[in-house]
Amino acid sequence: MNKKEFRGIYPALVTPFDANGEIAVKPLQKLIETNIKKGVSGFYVAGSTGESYMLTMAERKYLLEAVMDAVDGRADVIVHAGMFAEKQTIELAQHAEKCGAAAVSSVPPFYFPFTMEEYEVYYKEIAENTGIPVIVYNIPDMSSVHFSEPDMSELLAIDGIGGMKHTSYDLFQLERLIRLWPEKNFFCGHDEIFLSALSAGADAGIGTSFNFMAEKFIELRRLYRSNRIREAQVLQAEANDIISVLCKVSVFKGTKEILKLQGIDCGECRKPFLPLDEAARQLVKETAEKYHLI
Ligand code: MN9
Repeated sequence: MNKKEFRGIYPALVTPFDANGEIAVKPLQKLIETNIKKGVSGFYVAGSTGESYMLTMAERKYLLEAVMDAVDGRADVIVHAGMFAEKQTIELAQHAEKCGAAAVSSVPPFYFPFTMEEYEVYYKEIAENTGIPVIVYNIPDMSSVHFSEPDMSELLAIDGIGGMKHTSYDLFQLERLIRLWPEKNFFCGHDEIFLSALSAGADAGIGTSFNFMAEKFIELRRLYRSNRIREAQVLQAEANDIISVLCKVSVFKGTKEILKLQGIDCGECRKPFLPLDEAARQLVKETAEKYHLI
């Protein structure tokens, strides 16, 4: 298995839509270009932030191809291939490998309560059918799939599983798993606890807010690695002032609003999401101004 190590900051790309609700490639290219200039390590495509479950199979493939084109080998591309049917997940994972993605990832199958054995077979079969590392996407609040530490350990033990994206506030579990699996890749999936995740042993993050403030997190990680913890805390606190507002108005919609203010119009989130109301837009704008994001 490819033992590639992933380190640093990976924006969980928003999926830009045009006025008709179709995937818009121009803002996507601009978003990628801006972030590569800032020094991100790579991108996470079609995750929660990318509204993956609101995209068709054809759109998922089209989106990745557009991303690969824009990135042009300058950064890692990790693709979320999770789908409702395993057959479709594998199809997307194989497409990702063919396109040159560095890794593929998946939320566990949800809606139906599956057994641990069923989750294991799911991840094993993705790994067996692709030659790139598979990253388990642990997101209990959204998937309603709660893996215990031993459960997660069983998944990490599968050949071909390259690590996990931990979108959970359970730092104890994260620290234990990193200790048990030092050769695997662990991504912090909640931007607001990035510094805490670094101190739990993680060295990479995949996040929504990295779309518009990757530079803050790149600097935070640099400060942490130079033992300048107090300064890193100041940056995390500043980022969290912004993230708190986003959580209040809706993280993905708020992120697209800030990107628009930064000159990268990614449109609205797809229905059933509805546009932000005027008061929310105003709050996002004031916050973006206050923290010099625009
Ligand atoms: O990709 C994101 N998680 C989700 C990671 O979208 C569920 C995070 O960046 C969060 O949006 C962020 C706010 O909770 O940490």
